[in-house]
Amino acid sequence: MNNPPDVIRAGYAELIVTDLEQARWFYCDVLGLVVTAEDDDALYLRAYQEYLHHSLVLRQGDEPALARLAYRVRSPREVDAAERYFTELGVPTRRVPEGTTRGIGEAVRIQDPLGFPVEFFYHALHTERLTQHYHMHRANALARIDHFNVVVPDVAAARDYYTSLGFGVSETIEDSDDNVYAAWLFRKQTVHDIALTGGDGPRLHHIAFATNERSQILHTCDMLGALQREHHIERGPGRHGVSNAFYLYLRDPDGHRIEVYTSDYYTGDPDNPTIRWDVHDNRRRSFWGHEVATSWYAEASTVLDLDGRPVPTTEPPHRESVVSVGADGFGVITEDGVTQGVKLGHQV
Ligand code: 4SX
Ligand code: FE2
Repeated sequence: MNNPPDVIRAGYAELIVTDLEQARWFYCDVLGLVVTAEDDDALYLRAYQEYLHHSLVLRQGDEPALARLAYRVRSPREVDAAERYFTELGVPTRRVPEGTTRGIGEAVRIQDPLGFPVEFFYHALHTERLTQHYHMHRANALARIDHFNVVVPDVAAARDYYTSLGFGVSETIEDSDDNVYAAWLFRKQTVHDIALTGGDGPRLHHIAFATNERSQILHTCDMLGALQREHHIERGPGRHGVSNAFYLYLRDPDGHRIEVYTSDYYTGDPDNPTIRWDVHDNRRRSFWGHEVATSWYAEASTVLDLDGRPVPTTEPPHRESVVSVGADGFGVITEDGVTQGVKLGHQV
């Protein structure tokens, strides 16, 4: 078997949005991403510390969807390695010439074994890094892309796929029967580049951007309140149990979920221990015990195959939203609208 490509980190994502001007309002005016370039049908955006051409592409389309997740690899040779590896693995694999995505060099695109459209690239146009252009920063300035989170019906199988690509597992949510409900995996030296959430999949759960300070996250909330656009806030702000990060989840005008994230921890040593959370530990998803919004478990974005067709989804065998306990000690209302009758600390 050929070696897998040497992935450095989550690089960029391309989302299909139905109204580019609404999307510009959300991503540029509210979140403060910077426009590197634009075409008639697309915006290429980056955060203040980023010097590559973009970390997010928004492309106009008829239905909201994820068009692509892209990982940056260590060298151009690793793009070739990706082509060899995924061809041998037997998944749809295409080499695309420079400029197929504006600003990105020659790349390899696959539909991965989990069903997601994934690209591996090295070359990208460099732009100005705006780290110290403080006069341009908004009070909620996003620093850089941090991670992708995807919904998959079989988290254990998806975790095994990503570990076979050389990703480390930083944290998991499990039960005493070894069911895995969620997993966090990394190449860069933080908690994750990709998280796996159990549910109907393949779907995109969210894309996360890092800020330097949590005050920036609070400012985003204040701004949305002031603009009477508070309905874009879905979950948080709060402190994650998993990852220890301070977080906020927003929904964009098409329903795509964006997380703003700060202050996770270093994972770069070779023996970095995996933290395993019990699915009944009420602090796992909110360290302060707040209940997770039902929509956060249930809703996610459709993903497209390499020809732009929606990928059908499969149901998971177990749902975390059904077995978990709300912060108040009452059951969480499940996707079926049924309240599970459980007491705090008791297993269902
Ligand atoms: O909800 S969790 O606290 O498990 C969580 C969700 C932790 C880190 C993340 O990035 C995330 O999206
Ligand atoms: Fe996240």
